[in-house]
Amino acid sequence: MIGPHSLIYDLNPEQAAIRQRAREFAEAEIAPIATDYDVDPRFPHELFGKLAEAGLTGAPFPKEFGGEGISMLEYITMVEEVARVDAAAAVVMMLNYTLAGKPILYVGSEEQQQRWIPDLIQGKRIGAFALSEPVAGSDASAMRTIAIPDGDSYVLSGEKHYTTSGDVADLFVIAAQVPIGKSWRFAVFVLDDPETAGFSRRRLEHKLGIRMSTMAKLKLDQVRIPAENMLGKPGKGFQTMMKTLDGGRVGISGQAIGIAQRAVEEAVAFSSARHAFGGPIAKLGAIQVMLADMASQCSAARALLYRTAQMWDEGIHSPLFASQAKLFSSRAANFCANQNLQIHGGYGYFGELSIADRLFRDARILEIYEGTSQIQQLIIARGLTKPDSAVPFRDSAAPDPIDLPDPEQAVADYEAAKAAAAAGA
Ligand code: COS
Repeated sequence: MIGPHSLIYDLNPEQAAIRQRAREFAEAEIAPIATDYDVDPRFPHELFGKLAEAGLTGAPFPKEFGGEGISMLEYITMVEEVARVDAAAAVVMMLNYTLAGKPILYVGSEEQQQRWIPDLIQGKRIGAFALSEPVAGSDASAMRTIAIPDGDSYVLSGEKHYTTSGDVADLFVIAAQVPIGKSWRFAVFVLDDPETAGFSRRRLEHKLGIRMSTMAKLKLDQVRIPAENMLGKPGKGFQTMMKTLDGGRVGISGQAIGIAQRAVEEAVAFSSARHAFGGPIAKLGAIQVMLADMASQCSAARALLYRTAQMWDEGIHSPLFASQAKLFSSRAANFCANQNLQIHGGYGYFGELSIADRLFRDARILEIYEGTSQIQQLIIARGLTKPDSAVPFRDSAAPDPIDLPDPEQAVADYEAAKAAAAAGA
């Protein structure tokens, strides 16, 4: 059964059953393969299929599309249980919902939702979210990928970086700048055919942690995407991407709690079994202080996250709290993973002797992806100074990006190049 940590929040029997279902799946299907995928990193296609079959990929999607419509709180407990066994598997599980599915649910038309959401739920498609670029990570609005309108299509050119599952995905939610009069404005597109001319990708190697979750660099060289694949209105894309990231950060916090929880469990088990100075090291004051601090950090992070998830379920989608949950839980996970490795000593430093090194490596990404800890602090600080900080979704366009050519000139250049190519053909 689930340990005493479940007491930190009063889950009702249905919620507890959802959590238990994820735990049983993770123990049966993920635990046996986790080390293999860490040592030999690759996307777990078979596991992805099993996650979808068991309903873990699609559970939070609305019932009308074939999901189970579970709450954010329930979903978080699922993420936590999967991450407790393997943090990378939690990313594999989450991506179709939190980053690929959510923008379609937020602003996609009914037709678009019917076209893509059932496939994401059933695992018929692997989703990806392409926002970051080599020159635009934390400063997302500095993005340089452009989309020039051409008849009933847009033609996209640019590069995307650190796209999770980008090497294997077949549905990409892609942000690009579209020319609107004299300005560039954010728009969001769905590329649902990776064989489209001009699209290429390269898997990024030598990843420090969460190795079962692969990442890629994408190149878009005049990639033609039908205008009907645009999500929402041109000019509103920045809000869509930011709102998606807010929810994604709640999911990542669940992943962090899974790592923290596992680190506490591993530390307690090891220190109870390891004898030194005449008894188990868990009886030594120095180790007890570490265990107590780890457990307290984990519980505090879990309590903040569960309340944040519950607010989500109440319709309060606040970046202020999503970012606090991510900041705090990411730090708690790194603290717990680091202390666990220290308690394991030499046994922690070698992957063949314990999973302490994997937890330590996996935790590190938490303070980097879906917004660094410094970006979370920026969002929190900005939110604190706004009276309406719990109501984040303002209806405005992102600021003009830097380093892009004049939009009208870019369209004229595109038309001229097209005419020249046609004349030469
Ligand atoms: N939800 C909805 N809309 C939002 C929003 C949110 N969470 N955050 C910002 N916006 C909107 C606002 O409406 C704002 O409009 P106003 O002009 O009316 O103020 C507009 O977007 C621009 O917002 P802001 O001025 O805050 O943009 P900045 O460029 O200063 O900063 C940050 C935005 C830094 C918060 C953003 O770029 C960010 O989150 N960066 C990290 C990106 C990230 O997580 N990358 C990893 C992705 S994983 S591929």
